[in-house]
Amino acid sequence: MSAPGTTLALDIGGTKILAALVEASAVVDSFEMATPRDGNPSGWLDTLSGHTAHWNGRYSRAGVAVTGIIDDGCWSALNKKTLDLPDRFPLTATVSALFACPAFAANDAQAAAWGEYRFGAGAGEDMVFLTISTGIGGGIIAGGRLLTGIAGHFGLFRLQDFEGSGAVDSALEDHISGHWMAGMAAAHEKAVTARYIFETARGGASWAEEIIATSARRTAILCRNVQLALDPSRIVIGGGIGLAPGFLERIEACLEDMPARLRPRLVAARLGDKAGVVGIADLANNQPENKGEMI
Ligand code: BMX
Repeated sequence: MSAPGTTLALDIGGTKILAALVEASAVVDSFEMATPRDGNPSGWLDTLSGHTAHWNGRYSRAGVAVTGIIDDGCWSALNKKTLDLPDRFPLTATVSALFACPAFAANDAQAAAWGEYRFGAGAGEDMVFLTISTGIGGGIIAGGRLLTGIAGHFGLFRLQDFEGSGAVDSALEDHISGHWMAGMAAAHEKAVTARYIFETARGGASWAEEIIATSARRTAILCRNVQLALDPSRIVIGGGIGLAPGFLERIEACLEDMPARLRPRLVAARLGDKAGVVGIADLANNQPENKGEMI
C-alpha cells in the first residue's frame, strides 16, 4: 500500500534531474542524474523510473517541475538553448502511466518559488524568486498566491542591445546564465561547466573573473527592474550560479549606489537545490484529484 502523504517529486532542469520522495517539506530519499543532452523526455523518464523502481508503493502521487512551460499537461521549451525539447510533450500522461499514480506538473522556477515561500527564505511576505542556472527562471508570490502561466519568466525578457554587445532581440538569459557562461569560457578552455569557471576565478584566472563579474552586473540590472515592476519585500536568489560562493554579494555590490527605497533586498534561497522538489510536492498535494497541470 502506498504511504499517504508521500509524494514522488521530479525536478527536471537544463543541467540536472533530481528525483525525490517528499513528506511535507522533508526530502526522505533522493536520486540525481545529469540531464541528457540527447534523446527525448520519454527516454529520460524511463531511465528515471528504472533508477527509482525501489520507491514503488511508497508514494501516492507525483509532482513534476520542469524547465519550460506546461500547457494542458504538455511540456514545451521557451528557450531551446536551456533544454531542447519536442513541442508539447505529453508530460503528465507519461509520468502518470510510468509511475502509476496521478501526476501534476508545473514550471521549475515557479515550483521552487513556492517551496521557498512556504518552507524557506520567503518569511510569508510577497516575494520574487530568481533562479540563475542553466537559464534564468522566476516565480512571483503576490498576496500569498503563486502567479502561474508564464509569469516570472524574467530570463525571457527581450534584449535589444546589451552594453554595446550588438545582441539584437535575444533572450536576456542568453547573456547571463550558465549556458552563456559556458559559451564565453569556450574561447579559453574546452567544455567547461559554470562550477569550473567559479573555481578557476578563485584560482586567479582573469577571464573567468570577467565572465562572473559580467553575469553578476547584468543580474543586478534585472533585479533593479524586477523591484521597479513588482516591489517585492525580497528577491530570493537561487540556482547553481545564484548560490555559487560570492555571487549574491557581487550583485549587491552593483546595487550599492542605489537610493535605499529603490534598492532590492536580496536573500539567498534556503532550500538550495531541493526547492523545486519541495515546492512541486506541496503544489501537487494541494491539487484537486485528476487536475494534471498548472501553467
Ligand atoms: C528558461 C526556461 C524557463 C526555466 C528557466 C530556468 C526553457 C526550457 N526554460 O528560461 O522555463 O524556468 O530557463 O531553467 O524554456 P533551468 O533549467 O536553468 O532551471
